[in-house]
Amino acid sequence: MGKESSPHIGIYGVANAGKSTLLNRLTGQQSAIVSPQAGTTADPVRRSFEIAGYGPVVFIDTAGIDDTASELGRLRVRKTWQTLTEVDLAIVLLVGSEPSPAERHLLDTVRANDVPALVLPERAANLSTDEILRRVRESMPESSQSVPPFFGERPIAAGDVLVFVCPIDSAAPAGRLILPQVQALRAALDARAVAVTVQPPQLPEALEMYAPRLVVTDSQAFREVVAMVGKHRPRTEVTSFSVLLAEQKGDKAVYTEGLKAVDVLKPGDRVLIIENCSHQATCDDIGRAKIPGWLREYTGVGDLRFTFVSGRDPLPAELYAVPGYFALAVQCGGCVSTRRMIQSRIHAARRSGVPITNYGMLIRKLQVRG
Ligand SMILES: Nc1nc2c(ncn2[C@@H]2O[C@H](COP(=O)(O)OP(=O)(O)O)[C@@H](O)[C@H]2O)c(=O)[nH]1
Ligand SMILES: [Mg+2]
Repeated sequence: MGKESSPHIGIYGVANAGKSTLLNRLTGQQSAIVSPQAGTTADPVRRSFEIAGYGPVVFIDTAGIDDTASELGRLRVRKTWQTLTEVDLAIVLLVGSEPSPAERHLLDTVRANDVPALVLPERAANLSTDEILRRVRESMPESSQSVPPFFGERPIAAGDVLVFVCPIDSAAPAGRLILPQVQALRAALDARAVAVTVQPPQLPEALEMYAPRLVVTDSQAFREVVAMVGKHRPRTEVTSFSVLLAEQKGDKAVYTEGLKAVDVLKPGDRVLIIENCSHQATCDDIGRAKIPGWLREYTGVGDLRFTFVSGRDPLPAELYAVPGYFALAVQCGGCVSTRRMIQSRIHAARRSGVPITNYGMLIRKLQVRG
């Protein structure tokens, strides 16, 4: 499990409550700048840390939620609120023994986002670092520890052969694999399975030689790969990296239901494409170019209107304000995100009555006409 999948813990409070001081105390590093000047912490600061007796986590130090005097301050506060969609636990650092009105608003907002809170009064000044870490361990929700296995319910055993199909085309990053491929490879090694990695042209040979129990392909090659497997090893399951991520971090039942909306798309409908990374050329290309093209082709509807969200950016305000504003939302696999972040995006779509599905499941439908 990489750090992107580790539980995330946000540190919240008013300006100068001592949030950055607390991060430095907890991690034993001078990672965050501490100063008496409000607004010292601008963008949320993320620090990986291994909590003894628990495991790896990512702490996020945030800007004070009362930093609203300037436009820049309001931007910082907005970034702080955005982190509530990805954290598994909120440490709320109070200045006094009881919450002030601003701190009460903070606690309400944390609760409204369904994030469990660990409230530390009086700047946690009277608590030892070990005691704070003990309380953090105790407050972590169980859900943050039980990320489903990468291969889902598939019984992958030691010695099983898996074939990974990774096209190296112009959209592939130079000199490396993309994160879902790396994660799949690691999960295969953890299972003591035998992982064979090929580009599509080498797949028939790999199928003949290794008789794999599972073929996992990049979504883009789905159609091609299904055809090859159907010809050479018709009983072998084919899935995609994105579908595996959909099962692990998303909600397969919700996504399956969401897929039905594809068949009733009509002219003028809006489609929301949610990609959680903003740096992977492949995802960008799939979300911004390929999916819109394939959707138009499959539905025969030319004037679908697409809205794109990338990285940790918030979902568009219209999603919340106008029920049914979007006819469909499509979420990427979320390889760089916490499970909690994907779950909160699914909840946001559902609360607004917008059907939501996933990149891989949608591409499979559009390509294989399933
Ligand atoms: N008296 C006191 N001062 C503190 C405490 N924690 C932090 N400070 C000071 O308060 C100021 C703001 O701390 P900082 O960690 O930057 O606060 P942040 O804005 O919440 O990140 C700094 O001058 C710290 O040295 C504390 O527990 N007691
Ligand atoms: Mg700070």
